[in-house]
Amino acid sequence: MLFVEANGAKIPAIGLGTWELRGRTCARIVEQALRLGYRHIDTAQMYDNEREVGEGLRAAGVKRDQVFITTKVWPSHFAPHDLERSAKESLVRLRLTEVDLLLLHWPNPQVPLVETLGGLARVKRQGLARHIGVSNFTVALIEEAIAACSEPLVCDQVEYHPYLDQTKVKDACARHGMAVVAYNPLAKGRIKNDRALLRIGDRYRKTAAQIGLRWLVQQDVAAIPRTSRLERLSENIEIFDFELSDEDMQELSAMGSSSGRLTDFGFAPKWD
Ligand code: 1BO
Repeated sequence: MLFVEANGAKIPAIGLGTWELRGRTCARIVEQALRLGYRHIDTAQMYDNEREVGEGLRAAGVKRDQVFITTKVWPSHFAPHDLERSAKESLVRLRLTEVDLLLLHWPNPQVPLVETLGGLARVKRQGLARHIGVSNFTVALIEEAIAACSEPLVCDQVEYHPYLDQTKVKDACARHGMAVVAYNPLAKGRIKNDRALLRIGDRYRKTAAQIGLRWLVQQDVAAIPRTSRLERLSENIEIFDFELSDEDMQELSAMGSSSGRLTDFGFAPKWD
């Protein structure tokens, strides 16, 4: 397994996303993923599955220090004391003493960012999170966050796949030593049947999904594909035995535009 290194964090390049996985299915898929070699699991307070992620982790019997666990604080808990309480509640549900990465799930213009980041940095100093970062932050918000935070931010977790150009966010992260972590890396399943990715995949004997994930990892981006199917779990992690050529990387990068976004909400920031 390859790692993406960022401001002191070593993030396994492929993780399991758990958005919309619930109950037994979630616990079972987390356990199976870890048994298959995944070492990075992504959850969030808002996904309502932290308890099951913790169950899957214990059932797999993998040593705690071998697994990178990320969770996220929902924006309604960004007032500093709420943030600390919310982080502690996440740990109780996960039955862990610390997470590897704690993220602000979405920006919240109602609470001054400097206050929220103060709370986030305190949570890190208390040892509840080894690393901290943000999610769904634009370039302007990344710059504001970097200037306001007393602890290093290690990533911006954003939607990223070949249909969505994220050059600006990627460049901003690189300027500050932060990693990009890609959610929806398979574009909600659309990648699977994409003709260009299938054609490239034929040359490497890989599926279109594997080509899409490899394209991310080869840019030093970590990806957290979600699936509830065992065969897809193995498919998504079998991407470390080949390398895309520069031409193929360029062809895939040229497919993206700003209109390729699939996850958007009324509360989202004004995207770059
Ligand atoms: C609303 C959840 C988006 C992905 O984390």
